[in-house]
Amino acid sequence: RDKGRLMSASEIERTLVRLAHEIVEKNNGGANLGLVGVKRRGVPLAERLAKLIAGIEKHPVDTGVLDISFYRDDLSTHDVRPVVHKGEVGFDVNGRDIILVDDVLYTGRTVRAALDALFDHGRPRRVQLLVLIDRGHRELPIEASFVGRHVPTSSREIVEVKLREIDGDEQVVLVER
Ligand code: 3GP
Ligand code: 5GP
Ligand code: MG
Repeated sequence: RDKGRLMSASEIERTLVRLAHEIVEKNNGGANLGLVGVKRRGVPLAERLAKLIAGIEKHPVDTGVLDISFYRDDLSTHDVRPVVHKGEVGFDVNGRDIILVDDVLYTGRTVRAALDALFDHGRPRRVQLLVLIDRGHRELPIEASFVGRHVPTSSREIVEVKLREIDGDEQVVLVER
């Protein structure tokens, strides 16, 4: 059941522009940055942010991918199991300032798995976390360094993030399952 729109396409765009500026501000211009998107919807977000930062700072920004599916049979909170799929990030993470990018932060279990996977690929100098939406309900001591929007939710609600690269549509909607 649709409970209303949280962000329009232009609000998503403006939020990403703000986040790109925050990243640059907190990372000395961002010359050592690498943005790593968590599949699926973290990936286009990381690519868009890298383009925005490159436009602001006039240097290219590396992007990579981590493939972690969050395995829940029924999307309930018990028996959650993030599964890391093998594969390369796409660039050498050693010594880099990495920003993990995901669409929604919920329990924090996916991020925990992402950190494990990242350190299997090397030893970054620093890792920060960026999410478009923080919907609360953490089950681990994990917080995002950069947040598009905080959205208090109930556990029965789902934040639908639609991105044009994946969904052919662009908006964030709150739905009740
Ligand atoms: P994503 O791969 O783009 O991140 O977690 C797998 C997919 O299921 C996610 O897509 C996400 O969009 C979608 N999803 C929607 N609601 C939920 C939820 O409450 N929990 C999880 N784990 N995924 C959800
Ligand atoms: P966590 O591991 O923090 O519980 O969940 C994070 C991952 O699950 C993210 O990759 C995110 O895609 C997905 N997720 C959890 N809750 C939601 C939600 O309400 N909406 C969407 N779109 N994804 C969610
Ligand atoms: Mg995600």
